[in-house]
Parts: sequence; structure tokens; C-alpha cells
Amino acid sequence: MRIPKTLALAFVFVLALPALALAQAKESAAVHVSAAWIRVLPGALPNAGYAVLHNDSDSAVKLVGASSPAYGQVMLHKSSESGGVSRMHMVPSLTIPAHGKVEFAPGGYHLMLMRAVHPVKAGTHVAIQLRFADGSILHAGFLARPANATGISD
Ligand SMILES: [Cu+2]
Repeated sequence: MRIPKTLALAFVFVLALPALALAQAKESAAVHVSAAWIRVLPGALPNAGYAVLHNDSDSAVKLVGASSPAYGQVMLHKSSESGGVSRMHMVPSLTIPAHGKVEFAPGGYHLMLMRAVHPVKAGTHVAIQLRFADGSILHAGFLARPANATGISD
């Protein structure tokens, strides 16, 4: 029996799509990161992740969460200072404007990296996934740096 080629292709496509969707969320085409690094603190102290998130698209993008195989929990945090007291609070989401950027830096936004699965060694790269409101994911590598590090350049 001869099956028209287009029909055969359509059949393969229909079968393959759910498998792909299950395998992984789609990679974000809108956002890229630069200067991604982690300040590693000694012992069981939480680590902080910093980066610049660039939105290369024509519409605003909303960051809604993050995770990493290297940490039990990752949260979006913002540090602030009032009356000489520094504190931080959780941020439910964060909007990166079209063709704009958001900086995660000491004293401001950071990824709070809790409960390292294994001690994270300075000089290694840690995989972190950033999750956006449209369901897409960005896989980024963060360079682990020692506690006295202040930043990283591209
Ligand atoms: Cu924090």
C-alpha cells in the first residue's frame, strides 16, 4: 500500500509532538543572560545568584521562577535597605521590558539558592533554569565564585 508522503509526515508529526512536550518545556527565544555568577558562602548558608537578563524580543517577558538541580530550592529575592538595616523579601515575578534588561546584583535582585545538594566549588558552573510566564524555560550556566567576589564581567 502506498501512503501519500504528506499524510505520512503529518502522522509522524502528530505522534512526535506530545513526546516533545513531555520531554521539556520550550527554550525561551526571547531572553538571554550575561555575567551570570553565584556567590558561594561557606557551610550551609544560602548562596546568591546574579546575572543580567536581556529581553531580545518586541514584548515584555515575565520571569516567574527558577530552579536548579544543584539546589533544593531557588527563590527570587530583592534586597533593600531602610534606616541602615538591610533586608530581603521574596518577589513573585519580575518583568523584563521589551528590548530591555533587568540586573540581578548585590544589594538588589538576586536568586536565593537554598540547600545545595552538594557543596558548590568556586570555579565550577552551575545549571540554573529560569521559568517565564509563557511556560518557556531558559537554561543558563552560572559561574560559582568565592564569598569575597564582587562581580563578573562578560
Ligand atoms: Cu535573598
